[in-house]
Amino acid sequence: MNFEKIPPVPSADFLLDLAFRQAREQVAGRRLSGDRKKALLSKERSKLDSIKDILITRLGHILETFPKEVELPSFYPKLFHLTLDYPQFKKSFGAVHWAIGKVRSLHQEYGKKLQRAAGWPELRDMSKQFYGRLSSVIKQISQNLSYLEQCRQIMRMYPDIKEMFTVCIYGFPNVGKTTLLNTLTGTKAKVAAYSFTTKSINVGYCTLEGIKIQIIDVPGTLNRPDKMNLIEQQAELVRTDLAKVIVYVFDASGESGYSLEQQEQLLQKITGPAPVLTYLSKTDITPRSALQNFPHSFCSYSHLTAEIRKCAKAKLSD
Ligand SMILES: Nc1nc2c(ncn2[C@@H]2O[C@H](COP(=O)(O)OP(=O)(O)O)[C@@H](O)[C@H]2O)c(=O)[nH]1
Ligand SMILES: [Mg+2]
Repeated sequence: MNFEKIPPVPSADFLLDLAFRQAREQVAGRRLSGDRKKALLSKERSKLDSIKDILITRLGHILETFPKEVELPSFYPKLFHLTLDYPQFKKSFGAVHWAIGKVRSLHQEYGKKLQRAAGWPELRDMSKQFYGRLSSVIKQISQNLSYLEQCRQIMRMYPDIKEMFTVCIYGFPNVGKTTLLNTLTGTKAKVAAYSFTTKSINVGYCTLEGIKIQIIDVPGTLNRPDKMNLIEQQAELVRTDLAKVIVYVFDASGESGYSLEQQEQLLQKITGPAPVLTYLSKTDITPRSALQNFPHSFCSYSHLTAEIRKCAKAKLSD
């Protein structure tokens, strides 16, 4: 799902301006001929219809363009709960639905009233009443529209994740997670010599012996479960909800600024059903003597890819 494609949510003022302006423009050139009362009625009626159509189309468009939860991989609804004020989000959709219904019923009510109007002053007053009541309906959902726009801005930052065998690359900031993702997948996610380069979640794909694998590089995770920021919480969600294998990147050199003890502690904290593979990074700048102290289970690059392949094969034959 590509959340970047959700179009902006218009404000209440924008919607009203648009609807009134376009309706005015549509009847502007129309000449009144024949029975004057009938002609005036038809002109007002056309305005009423246009305004209703424009508002309903635009409001309906909002409902259609936000992704439907049921059609999304189960990871996303969880991400909604994590990153949005979920009750407010649902309430805002409800408000848009309500407004559509209200525009429809007002249009019906005033259509009849126009029909019954005795002459121009009454026709004009009825139209004015209709515009006033319509404006107040749309203004009532003003906050809901702006909240949906806020949600859209947040959703634009969501990673594009598919439902397939997924590997999560995990570890402290600066240990070499993005470098590993790039090596595995041939992508060019940003790597830098300072912490927290990964401000959002990087996703890449690779095929190991015919098995397509999704690899997710999550932002540097700090060892402080009670004080996680939003990005770190997303990282945790990827690890706990999506990952079929976790690759823990362990910086052998300590160049990242995290000691071997700290990295060991975080590794011990990873729990859950997904197997954990530990990849030893920065071995090229680590003295040979130091490398010998790491357990044999810690993987080199070729060992790592072989292990990922093994897990993917086992999972697919389940
Ligand atoms: N020498 C060496 N440097 C590495 C290695 N892996 C990553 N780096 C460097 O470590 C820094 C942080 O890497 P990055 O992949 O952005 O770490 P992340 O924050 O865990 O994603 C960058 O300057 C990388 O070039 C490695 O295996 N060897
Ligand atoms: Mg990174």
